[in-house]
Amino acid sequence: MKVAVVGSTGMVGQVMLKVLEERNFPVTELIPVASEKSVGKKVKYKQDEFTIVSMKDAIAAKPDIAIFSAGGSTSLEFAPLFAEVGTTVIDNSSAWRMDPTKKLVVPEINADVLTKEDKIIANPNCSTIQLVMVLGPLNKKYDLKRVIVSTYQSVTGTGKAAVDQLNGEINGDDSVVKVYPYQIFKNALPHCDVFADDDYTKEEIKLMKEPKKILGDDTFNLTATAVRVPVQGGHSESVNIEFENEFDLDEVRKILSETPGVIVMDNVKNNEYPMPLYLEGKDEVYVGRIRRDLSQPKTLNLWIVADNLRKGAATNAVQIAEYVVKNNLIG
Ligand code: 11C
Repeated sequence: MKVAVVGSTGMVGQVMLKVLEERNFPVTELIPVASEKSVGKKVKYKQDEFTIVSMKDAIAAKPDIAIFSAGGSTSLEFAPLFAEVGTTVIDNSSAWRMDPTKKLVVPEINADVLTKEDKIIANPNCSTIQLVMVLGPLNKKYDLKRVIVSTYQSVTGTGKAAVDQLNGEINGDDSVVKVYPYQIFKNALPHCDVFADDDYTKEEIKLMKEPKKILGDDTFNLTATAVRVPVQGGHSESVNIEFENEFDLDEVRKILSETPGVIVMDNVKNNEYPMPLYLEGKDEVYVGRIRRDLSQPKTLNLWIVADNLRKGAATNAVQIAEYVVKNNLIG
């Protein structure tokens, strides 16, 4: 496979290269792409170094697959140009996610929607991916009625400058560039991405819309509050789920334990529950604190943690690539 990685010098792009390598994706030719100022520089992949090329040269090379993580406007402009030369694009930006002509895919949940005609495939938002990994199997069994999610999101979701801000603040460096409107160290900002007209942030709107598309079900209600916290290892989510049907707690645990890509870590007697500090670098979605909501029937509380750069971005994109290759959906 000729594989282009667009945005190969960014935080997600770097993890994409690592995940392609770790999963031994059948790369015969790697084409790293980045902004003009990085063209000619090198990136490492396996034992070798590869020269970063321009978008124009990458399109001319007609890769089989291009994995994009370079921002929405780059995806809007260039993904169709790759698609025109026959490349299957897997796009990690928000550009195409809610486009009704594009599929939004979490492989364990809805890879079966993909066909050979899908030349631009959207990778969901990180906080959506870990949420639907848990909602999907529970919806099948008990039928979702209403979901309330509150997130505790890692600064890695914002990018390298945000990691630098947090580390600068930890080290007492006053000269550090602030990407957030406030200090993030010792703080919690109820503000991920920009505010929209309705006073929700764009992150919250993604969380409220994307799960319905992925699950192919708009019969349930979902509301979200997204909060940035001084954490680097992954995103955490407190989720309250009301079902149409009654559930059994042991059965919920069994369903989740048997869901590929989900790990139940739930033994409060031993203080065992998922935490981002310990789950950085993992590809699975971890769920714990599974318990009944005592305030109303048919309602569950739980806690979900995943590495947002892995399953929330790079791993999910590479899994989509693996699926399209395995099922002969490219070319
Ligand atoms: C965050 N979820 O943590 C965002 C980052 O639409 O892919 C990813 C944004 C996106 O801020």
